[in-house]
Amino acid sequence: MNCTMSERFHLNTPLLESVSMSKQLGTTVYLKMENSQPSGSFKIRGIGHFCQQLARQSRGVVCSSGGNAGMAAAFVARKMGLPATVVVPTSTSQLVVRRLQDQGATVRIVGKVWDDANAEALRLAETEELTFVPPFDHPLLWEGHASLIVEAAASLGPGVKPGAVLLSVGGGGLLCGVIHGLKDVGWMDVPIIAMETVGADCFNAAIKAGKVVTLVDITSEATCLGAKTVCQRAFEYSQSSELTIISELVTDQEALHAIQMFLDEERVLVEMACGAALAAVYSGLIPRLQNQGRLPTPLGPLLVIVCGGSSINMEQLSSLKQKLRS
Ligand code: PLV
Repeated sequence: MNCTMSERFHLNTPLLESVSMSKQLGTTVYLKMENSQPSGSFKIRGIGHFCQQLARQSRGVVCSSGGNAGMAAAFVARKMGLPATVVVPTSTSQLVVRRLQDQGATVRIVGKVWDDANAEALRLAETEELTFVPPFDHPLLWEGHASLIVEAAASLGPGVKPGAVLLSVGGGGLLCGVIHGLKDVGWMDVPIIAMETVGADCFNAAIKAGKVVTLVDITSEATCLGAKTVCQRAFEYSQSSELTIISELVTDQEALHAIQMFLDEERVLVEMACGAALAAVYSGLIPRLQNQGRLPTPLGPLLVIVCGGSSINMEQLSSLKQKLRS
């Protein structure tokens, strides 16, 4: 084992002010650039912390993933000198499979959506005595993800508090981690705008149903948001009177438009999962929520979690444009 107890795997990412988004919304917009993490997304925060705590004596790790949790697990395992197996569904792009292999992971492709891959990963953990690394549903992941809010608070400096936090929801791990972080810095009263795409909307569906529900299928191109069931804790938070969580949906077309806008304006390419959050800015959702009285007017600074993602390159972008042309 070639790492020390205190080693951490994630970086302290930049907090950038977006001039163009600020102009569009009439409030300062700050981008927490999690796309610049070594694994390409915020996932490395939680997964790094999880593996430090639970995988030190392990024979190896196995992670079920839409892609980005796997990228984080593969990166962390390589640094810890452990073998990593990542189980992904067929909906995961070839691009990500190759990137996982480049990180040194053994990749298995099982089932149509993440839930199927997860069942296989759990089976492998059992039969091959590997440490199972969950992509979103574990308190250690949330504890790890919380650091991004603590960092953002330090970057903003004392006296600056966001008017709202904007993020994407897949299985709800990022949401739980951000709430953890908001508690840590005393920002529990800051509203959270929780974005999903239509067809990968398990959190929104749970809120509508008043209980955790399982989607029949994932039909969105934002496959990294494609867990059929949101984690119980995320749903519980949505019911809490101490928190304001606004759950909203965008179409795949809006998410795609957002990643193209973000590329043009900020010169950064992110995947559809992240586009879901960015679309809240570019599609006019924020002023709509203000008009409905669900967000205050004027709104304090908006903190956008740019969650990143590895499932994108120019070819993938072109093929998404083809597919989603309506
Ligand atoms: N992706 C998970 C779950 O997929 C994964 O295995 O990688 N933004 C990006 C770029 C992501 O990759 C994910 C999750 C999210 C946002 C949402 O995070 P969550 O799942 O913690 O809500 C099925």
